Amino acid sequence: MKLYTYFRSSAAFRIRIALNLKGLAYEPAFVHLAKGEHRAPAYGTVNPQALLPTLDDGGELLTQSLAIIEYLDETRPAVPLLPKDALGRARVRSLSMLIACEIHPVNNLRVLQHLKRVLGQNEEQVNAWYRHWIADGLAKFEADLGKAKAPGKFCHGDAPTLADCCLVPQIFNAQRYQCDTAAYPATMRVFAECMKLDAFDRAQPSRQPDAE
Ligand SMILES: N[C@@H](CCC(=O)N[C@@H](CS)C(=O)NCC(=O)O)C(=O)O
Repeated sequence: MKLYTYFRSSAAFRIRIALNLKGLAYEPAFVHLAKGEHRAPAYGTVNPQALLPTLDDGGELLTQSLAIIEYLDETRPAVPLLPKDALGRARVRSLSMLIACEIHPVNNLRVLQHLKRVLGQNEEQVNAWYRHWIADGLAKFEADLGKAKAPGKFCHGDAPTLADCCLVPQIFNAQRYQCDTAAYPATMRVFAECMKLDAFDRAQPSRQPDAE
């Protein structure tokens, strides 16, 4: 498999974690987001959405991180990332979507660039925007974790799931923007548990060959 990735892409980070958890080897193909390489025509033929990640599985090009992880889970079911029961799957998907569909999109690169370049916001204002949406989303994540009937070590139970693949990159982003995470003790406990695992550690931005 080939993964189109960038060290700071949190959506690609989700896939790196999932591949590592499942013990699947992959070849990285680096696309420099900050230089806009994802908008180049060459990458457009790989991913018409002009987003990272893309996973090439034997010539099949897969896009959207949640869809990719679910595909991996269906085609390589060893080390499952979704629970066996429908209620469990709904909960894991809900926590995953809180991050991937509610928090991440408003703080994406092109949104921040639009705030800066088109709407004329300065760096301080853009950072305030970023921190606002992190705080809003993580407070909701914390509240949702708190309502678990049987809290485990990870987001759902005692083994990592899709939700942990989404949470950890989001916390890295929060820390990069110096967001205060002290108000989310349950969330940060799960984060710390994840980071004890080599699969998460090896996937983090600073461990990537393209890290700057
Ligand atoms: N919903 C997409 C989000 C993908 C995404 O936004 N990726 C970011 C990097 S983390 C990106 O390519 N951003 C480019 C841009 O905003 O121009 C997914 O889960 O794969």
